[in-house]
Amino acid sequence: MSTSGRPPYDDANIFARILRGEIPCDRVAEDAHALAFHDINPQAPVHVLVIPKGRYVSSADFHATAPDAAIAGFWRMVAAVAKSQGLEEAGYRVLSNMGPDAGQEVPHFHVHIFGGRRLGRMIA
Ligand code: IU
Repeated sequence: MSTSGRPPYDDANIFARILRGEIPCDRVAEDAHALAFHDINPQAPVHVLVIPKGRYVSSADFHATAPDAAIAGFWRMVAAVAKSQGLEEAGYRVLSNMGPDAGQEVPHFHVHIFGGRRLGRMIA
């Protein structure tokens, strides 16, 4: 934790670099609040990541500190992406890994959207 009580944010993490345009991504949607792109190692026929455009390490960090408009915009994009990927009727899964026990690999808050097939039961 930093002195502010928030976990320190690593500006060199891969999603920060994608947001700065230093590394390309296979973009699905983008607006003022968030960016959605196809996961580089898909675990389902549809596997999209949605990330906020801010310096947030985890879900807790994002939801505790982001402006309300950013939080609303982020979740609107999650729903819009699921719809644009054709997942609304059959359904889909939204998942976020937070911290080491959950195996979070990239320390920039993100949610996974999985769909396009019948998903297995959750999890551990
Ligand atoms: P996790 O929730 O932090 O474990 O997920 C990170 C995801 O980011 C994982 O599914 C990777 O395949 C994905 N990813 C990516 O899409 N592009 C990259 O350059 C890297 C990871 I590194």
